[in-house]
Parts: sequence; C-alpha cells; structure tokens
Amino acid sequence: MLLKKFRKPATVLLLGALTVVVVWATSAALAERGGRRPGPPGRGQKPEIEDTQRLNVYADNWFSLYINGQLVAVDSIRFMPHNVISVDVFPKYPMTIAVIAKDNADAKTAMEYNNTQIGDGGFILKMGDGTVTGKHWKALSVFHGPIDRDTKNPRVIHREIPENWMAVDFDDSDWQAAKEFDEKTVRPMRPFYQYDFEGAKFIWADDLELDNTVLFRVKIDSPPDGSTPKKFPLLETP
Ligand SMILES: [Ca+2]
Ligand SMILES: [Ca+2]
Repeated sequence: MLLKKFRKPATVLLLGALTVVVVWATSAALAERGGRRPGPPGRGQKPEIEDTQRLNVYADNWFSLYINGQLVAVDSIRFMPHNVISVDVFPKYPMTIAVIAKDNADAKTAMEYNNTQIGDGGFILKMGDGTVTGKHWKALSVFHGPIDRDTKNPRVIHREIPENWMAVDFDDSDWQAAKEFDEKTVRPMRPFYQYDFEGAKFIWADDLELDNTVLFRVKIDSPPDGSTPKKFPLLETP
C-alpha cells in the first residue's frame, strides 16, 4: 500500500529529470554546431609526451633548478645518499636554465659530519636536446669556507643571493665562467652511472671543496643537437 502511494510521484520525478538531461544535451549539441563552442584541438596541435625532453641531473649534494624562471626540479634528497633526478621537460627556446647547488656544509663552519671535515661539491646535467653542463655556464659562489682551509678556526663568507637570480632577464654578465672538473675528482656515486650524462662535464665555482653554495646560469638559444623543435601556435600567447 505504502509502495503504491509513492510509485507515481517517483515516476513523475524520473521523467522530469530525464527531460532536463535531454534538453540540456540537445542545446549543447546545437550550440556546438552553431560554432559558439570551438571543437577540441586536432591531433598534433597539442604537445604529446614525445615532444618533451628527458632532463638528468646529479648534484653533490643538492640542487634546485629553474627553466625560464619557473621551478622545474628539486633534488628530493638533501644530503646523502647521492641520487639522480630525472624529469620530463617541455622545452621552449630561448631557454634559460638557472640552478642553485649546495655542498653539504654547516652555515657557520662550512664543514660537514659534525664539523669533522671539509666536503666537496659537483654538479652535472644533460637534457635530451643536447644541452649539457660545461664551462660555457655562468657561476657565482655565494658561500665560501672555511677560509684558507683553516678547520681549527673556521671562518666563512656568505654573499647575498641576488634578487631574481633565476629570472630570464637577470644580468649575469659579471658572474664568472663555471669551472669544469674531472669525473675522477668529483667521484660520483653509483646512480650517476645508471643515467645518460654522455658529453656533459661536472661544473662548480673555482674551488670544489671551499665553494659550498653555487648559482649557475646558462641560456640555450636553440636545441644544441641541431633539431628543430615543433611549434604549437595553440600555446603561444597572442
Ligand atoms: Ca665544501
Ligand atoms: Ca658534498
């Protein structure tokens, strides 16, 4: 008895809901046909994963990396063990890469492992478009010490990190050229050998041991491997 009483209103409600859905769908379809709503972009108009480049980065001990002013990769391990960060990048040229790299060093003594020793740094990067680290990069040491390797009475130099140092239009003309270091001097750990770094050089500021925080910058005008990047007008801002 109770069921019967509710059956009719329920049917009416259901029919009402169905009518609303049909009317909505029909008007949406008509609006699309009338050109009011543009259709989805065709194949090739939007970038696919094949249009990205793989970026491999190894830092002793840590890095944070910006491309065209935007944060793209951060080392997930602050100190030990040494690792490789490998990410997909959708490159846009000219491409400015800016990196802050840190050797593990106490801010006051510039030493590590409870102030028992001086640690060394090292940074290397390779991108699938042929971009590699080398002495053509710019470098700025912002934390140096212990001065004169004096570990008994450690003194350090901290330099203020310039504002907007990672921005595309930042003027790095007074930065020094990055210095290259041999693989056997940096002695990278196992993960380094499990990724493609062929053709890339380890870089740092002048002193691999006493420069503890280093900023790097480079501007890549076009893919170094000579390839022509696909254009996506859909993504260009008019
Ligand atoms: Ca050091
Ligand atoms: Ca180190």
